[in-house]
Amino acid sequence: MVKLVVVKLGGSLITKKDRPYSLNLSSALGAIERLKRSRVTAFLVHGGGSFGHHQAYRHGLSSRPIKGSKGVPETKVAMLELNLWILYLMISSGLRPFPIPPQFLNWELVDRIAASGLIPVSYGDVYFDGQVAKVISGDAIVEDAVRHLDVERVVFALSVPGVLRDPNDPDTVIPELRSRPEAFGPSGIDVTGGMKEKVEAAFRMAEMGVDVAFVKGDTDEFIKALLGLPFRGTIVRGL
Ligand code: IP8
Repeated sequence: MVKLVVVKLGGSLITKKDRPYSLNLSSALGAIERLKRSRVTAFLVHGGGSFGHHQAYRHGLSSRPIKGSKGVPETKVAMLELNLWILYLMISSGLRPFPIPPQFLNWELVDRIAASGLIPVSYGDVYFDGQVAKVISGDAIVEDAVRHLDVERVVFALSVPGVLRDPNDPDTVIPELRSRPEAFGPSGIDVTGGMKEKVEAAFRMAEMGVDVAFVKGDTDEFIKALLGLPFRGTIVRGL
């Protein structure tokens, strides 16, 4: 198995979350170009931002099973559209992505694709589990990847410089999280739980022995975090 860095490009980083269907071109490209410069062997997952979350929120969809199918096609198409943007930006930056919708994720395939020099790319989406459809967060895919692949570290690329004590003040970055913080700001239109869920997932992954970094994705701190060097941001250390 190939050693992988699992990277989550947060929806708030790659889109303008307050404006439906709007890509944040400069941040998305800033993060993707830095991923390229780091030269790590990656499995990339991206979030939904103002594409998937906008549609899911509009139709009342969440990580709970969906009754009927209202909003399912709209949300899936929104995610396909965002995924295409990310793939185009990766290609134009000289990376070689290989998209895998979460419905068709297969860990052996991800490992082989990464070993071949391509970058497997998946994303949060509406997922049909055989009985019901539900929104699956990119964070859940990242956590599953840690369970099934040979993961060196996980890096969450965010629009803010790490996990913040005060969500409105970027100067309140918590450099290392040793226990779950008690309070988080509201998750807004985020239908999959926002930062609170990410941190919970980080602690579960740390229990599987993997370091989890939270860093601003469109800065060089992202490159340091990808390489396992000291960086400005938040770390949850693997146990
Ligand atoms: O932004 C959510 O993915 P996330 C995907 O990683 C949808 O939580 C469809 C809202």
